[in-house]
Amino acid sequence: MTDYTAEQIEVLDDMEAIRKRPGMYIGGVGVRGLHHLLWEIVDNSIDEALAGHCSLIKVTIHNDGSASVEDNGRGIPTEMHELGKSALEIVMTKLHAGGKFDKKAYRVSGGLHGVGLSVVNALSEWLEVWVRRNGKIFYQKYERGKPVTELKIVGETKEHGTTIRFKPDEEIFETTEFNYEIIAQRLRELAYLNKGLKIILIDERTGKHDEFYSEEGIVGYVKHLNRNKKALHDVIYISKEKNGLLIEIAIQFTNSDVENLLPFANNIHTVEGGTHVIGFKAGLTRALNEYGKKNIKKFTPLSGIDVREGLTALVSVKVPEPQFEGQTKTKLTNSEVKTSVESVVYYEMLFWLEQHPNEANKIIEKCLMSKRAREAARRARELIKKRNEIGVTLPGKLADCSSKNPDEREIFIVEGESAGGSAKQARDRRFQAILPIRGKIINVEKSGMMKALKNEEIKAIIAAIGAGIGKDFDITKARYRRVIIMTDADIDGAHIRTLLLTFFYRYMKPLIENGYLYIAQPPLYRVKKGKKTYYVYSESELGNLLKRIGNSEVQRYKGLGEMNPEQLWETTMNPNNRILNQVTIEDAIRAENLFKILMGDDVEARRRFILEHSKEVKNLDV
Ligand code: 0RA
Repeated sequence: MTDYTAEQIEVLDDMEAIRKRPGMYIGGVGVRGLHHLLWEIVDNSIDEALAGHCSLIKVTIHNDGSASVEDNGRGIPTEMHELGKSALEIVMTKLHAGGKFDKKAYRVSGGLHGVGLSVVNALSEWLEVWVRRNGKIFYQKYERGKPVTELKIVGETKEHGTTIRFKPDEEIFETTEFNYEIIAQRLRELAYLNKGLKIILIDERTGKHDEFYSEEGIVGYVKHLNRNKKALHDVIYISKEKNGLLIEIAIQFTNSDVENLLPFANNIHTVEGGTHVIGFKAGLTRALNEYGKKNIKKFTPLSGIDVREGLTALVSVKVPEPQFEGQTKTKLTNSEVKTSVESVVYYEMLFWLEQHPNEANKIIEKCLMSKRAREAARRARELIKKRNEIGVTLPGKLADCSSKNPDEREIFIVEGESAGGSAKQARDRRFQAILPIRGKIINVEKSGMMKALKNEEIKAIIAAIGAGIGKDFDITKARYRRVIIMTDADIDGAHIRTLLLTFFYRYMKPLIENGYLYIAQPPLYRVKKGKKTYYVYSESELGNLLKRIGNSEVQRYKGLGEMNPEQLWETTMNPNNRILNQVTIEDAIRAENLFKILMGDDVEARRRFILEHSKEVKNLDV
């Protein structure tokens, strides 16, 4: 090992180049980059599965911080190659050498991940590889990319396959701790995308393990995604080869109002979409319009948005030479893919519809309903716009303020008639308006804009604020500078607050973006000590106060209604004393998520949420 040949110098160059600029090859040296090492190997095993040579992949996270991937594929070739080196050593030590030995049709490796096993090797403190091939077990070990043993035969076997075990280099990575959930999530996805492939995951650190396998492939995935929704028909499955492209699609319409479209290219989740997505949407819309025109009475043309409301679909394409672009390199840009996918989806979908007229009717009916709801929402928006232009009749329940200066006007939206009454007496009528609403305000998530706009409480809020709604919302027309939600500090109050926040987030977002929306914070306790009265706004504050002043009379406020108007003014409404929490978009998004859990179709998530939060509901905060 004294004289280097030209070849050896080059090999050293590759390994050193990778170690010098790891980010260039794996995107970064954080958690994502770390797991990238694992995906690199798994993708190679998946390629073996795609080529029909592998049915089992086993991933193990070991106690010593290393990970291993074992498969029953063909095994990395071990034959001697140029200059007395084995093919295996070249694959392990030269950039982009994998493809040299095998023209694979739809390689995943070489796609998004696809930087090659040599990158994993270069960035590992050590790496061991076992190859079962031609009746023998071959073994070699490397350290930071360089072989430290010969390729040797260590046993005999009838099996075939590859095992690679590696320890990420702490000199390179910010963190070298593998995350079970990240790995499980991706392996589950891969099992669905590659039907019949069994993937085992074992975590020796915790004893946790999972087995992923799907007989039905992407059809099973769509069923899984729709498990809590009401489906209109059995999953439609399309599988076709066209112009050298493998196209596999699973489609199911549901009566929910969300679109869930999951696109993959060469097993990579193309979050940013691309030509396969554009082709799919175009083909689907065209097929439904074609079928509707021919077979449905009183049919009117559907837009893509109408068609896809309530649709769950998984679109998986395998492209020989995929091109990815975008922020996270997850947008497929091969232009030939669009036309192929569009024509396959159009013909296959039309054919399916013609074979299933009952289901087809249900689907078209759903699309027409989505269309009617969309048009009605637009008309409602226009109506509100027109009303605003003419000058609205303010809701009867509103006690408006007298000031004409929009910068000082504020409105309290108060839950319940009695609290509303107190607030009307308590307020400074010059600049404070009160709008009482009843407890049961509508669930905007489930009912959509149409029904929401028929709800009396919602109508009153829109009219009082006077700035329109949705696309036509105009913040400069807002009749108040502060919109303050004032609800009880209990679970019902929190619930109504969540409903209101969701409504404002969905239909008056600029109100939040411009900092117009607030939440009033009424006190939780009144503490009396002799002649002195304290108002306390949180549990921790109560603890501190009682420590300070000792034994005293503590009254818990269950609702705004328990306060007399003077107390309400002093504690919650008087600008000099009150606590107002300005609502941020993050608050609103959190409310919306909470909302989906509380109201949505996902029964399991709701059950989990209630179990997890049942201890803290006493004092649920936004
Ligand atoms: C190069 C060529 C062939 C297979 C592989 C690499 C291969 C790599 C990995 C990594 C993990 N498991 C793997 N399995 C196979 C083709 C081999 C042939 O043509 O016999």
